[in-house]
Amino acid sequence: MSIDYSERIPNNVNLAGDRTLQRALEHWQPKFLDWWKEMGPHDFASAEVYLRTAIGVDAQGWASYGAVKMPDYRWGIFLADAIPDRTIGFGDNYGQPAWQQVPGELRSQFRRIIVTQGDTEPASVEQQHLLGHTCPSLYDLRNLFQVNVEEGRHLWAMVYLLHAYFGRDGREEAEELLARHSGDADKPRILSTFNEPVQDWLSFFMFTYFTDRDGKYQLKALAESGFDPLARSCRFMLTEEAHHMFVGETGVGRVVKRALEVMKELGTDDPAAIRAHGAIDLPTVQRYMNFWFTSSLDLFGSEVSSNAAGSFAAGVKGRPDESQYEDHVCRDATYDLETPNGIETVALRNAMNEVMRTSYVKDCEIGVKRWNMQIQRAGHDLRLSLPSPRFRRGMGAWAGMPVDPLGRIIDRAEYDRRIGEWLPSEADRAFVRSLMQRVAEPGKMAGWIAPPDRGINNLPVEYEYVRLN
Ligand code: BYC
Repeated sequence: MSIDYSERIPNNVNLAGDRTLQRALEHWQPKFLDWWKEMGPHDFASAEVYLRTAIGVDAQGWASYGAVKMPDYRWGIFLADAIPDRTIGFGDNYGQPAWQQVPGELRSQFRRIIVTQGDTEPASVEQQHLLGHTCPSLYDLRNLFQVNVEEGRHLWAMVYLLHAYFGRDGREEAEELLARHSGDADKPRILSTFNEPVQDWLSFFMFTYFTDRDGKYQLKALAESGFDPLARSCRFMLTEEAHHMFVGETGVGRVVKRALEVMKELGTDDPAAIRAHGAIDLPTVQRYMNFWFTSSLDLFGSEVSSNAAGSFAAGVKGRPDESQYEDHVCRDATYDLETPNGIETVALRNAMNEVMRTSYVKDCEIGVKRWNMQIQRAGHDLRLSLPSPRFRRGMGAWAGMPVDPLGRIIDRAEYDRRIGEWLPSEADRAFVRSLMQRVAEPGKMAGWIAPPDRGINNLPVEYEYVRLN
C-alpha cells in the first residue's frame, strides 16, 4: 500500500480505517511535536533543510528530496510490504504462520522489547540536541538533521505498534517514551549508551558508526520476529538506518584523512604538532573509538541471558539474517563462551546476545579496515584497531574486569593507572571541543575534517544544504 500524505499522520497502514487508533495517535502527535521543539535540534526550527522523505516502501525510489523546515517534516507510519503467507523462521514455533496480533502469553515480552527499541530513538535525538551549533559544514549539518528526523520517525514506528496492539498499556508506554530523557538523573533512558553525552562531532561520528550499527543488528533481529507488524516496521527502518552508518563511517574517514594531510604537510606524526595545526591526531581518534565501541558492545546485553533464550524460543526475536543458519530451532545446540574463568559451554539459545555481538564486531571491522587503508596509503605504520570485546565492559561476564585493550586480564592497579591512556581524557575532550566552531558557508569545511567525496543525491558538496533563515 502506498503512503498517503493527505492524512494528518502519513501512513501506509490504512489508519483512516481505524478511527479509534487514528484518534489516539492524533492525540499523541502534538506531544511528540512539543518534545521535538524542546529536545530536538536546538534553534533550527526555521532552517530549511534538504531532507529526504519516504514516499514508498519498496527498495527502488522510496525517497523524495527537498527543502523542509524540520517541524514540518511528515513523520508517519510506514511498514514494509507484507510477505504473503509468511511463517515464523526460528524457535519453537518455527514454520507456524506469523502472528498478525500479539499472542497473549507473549505480550509483556513484546512490549518490553518494543519499548526498549523505541526508547533509543528519541534518546539519540536528545543526545545530539546541541550539535547543530558547531557543525563543520552545511553538508554535515544536513546529515545530522536527516539522522534526527529519521530517529524521530523510528519512534513513531514503535509508538504505532504500542498504540495499535497493546491497548491502554501501550498508550501509557508511548507517553513514557517522551517523559524519559537522555542523561536525566530521575528518568534516564533505558540503555546505558543512550545516556552518554554527545558533545562534539567526533563523538557523533563514532556514535553513528558504532551505536547506530547496534541499531542495525537489533532491527535485523526484530525484522525476523514472528509478530509480523513488528517485522515489517523494522524492515523499513533498516532502509533508513543505512544512511546513519554511512554518516559515521565517512565522518570518521574524513577526520582521519584530514589528520593525514596535516601529518604530510608538517612532516610529523607528533600529536601535539597536529593538534596545534587544528586537526585531530590519530591516537585521539583511537581513544574515541575505544569509548564508543565498548559502550555499544554493552547494548547487546549479557553473554548468557535467559531473556534472550526466551525471546528466541518463543519467536519474539531471531538472529540477524536468520536465513544464513541451518538450524533455526537450536533446541540442543551449544555455544562455547570465553569467560574470565575459561571456556564455558552453554545452551546456544542462552548465548543469542553473544551470537549477535560477534556478528556486530565483524561488521565494525569493515570500516576500520577502510580507515587503515587510508593510513597505509599515506605511508604510516600506525593502525587503528577495535579493542578486545572484553575491554571496559559494563554488562555481562567481563563487566568491571581489569582487562587491557588486547583482552588480557591485568593487575587492577595497572588498569586504574593506564585506563586514561585508552579512553579520551578530559584534556582530549576539551581539545576536541575547542575545534568545534560552526562553519556555515556553502562548500566550506572546518579545518579538522576533510570534505566529503561527493554531495547528497548527486548535488555538489558546495550546495546550500541548509538555509539558515
Ligand atoms: N544498559 O538478559 P540481559 C538503536 C538490561 S540501538 C542498560 O543481559 P537482554 C539506535 C536489560 O534490559 C538498538 N541496561 O539482556 C541506535 C535487562 O533489564 P530488565 C536498540 C541493559 O534482555 C542509535 C537486564 O539488563 N534496540 O536502535 O537479553 C540511534 C538483563 O539483560 C543493557 C534494542 O536494544 C545496557 N546496555 O537484552 C538510535 C532491541 N543491556 O528487562 C537508535 C530491543 C541490558 O531485566 N532490546 N540491559 O529490566 C532488546 O532486545 C534487549 O532489551 C537488549 C538486552 C538486547 C537491550
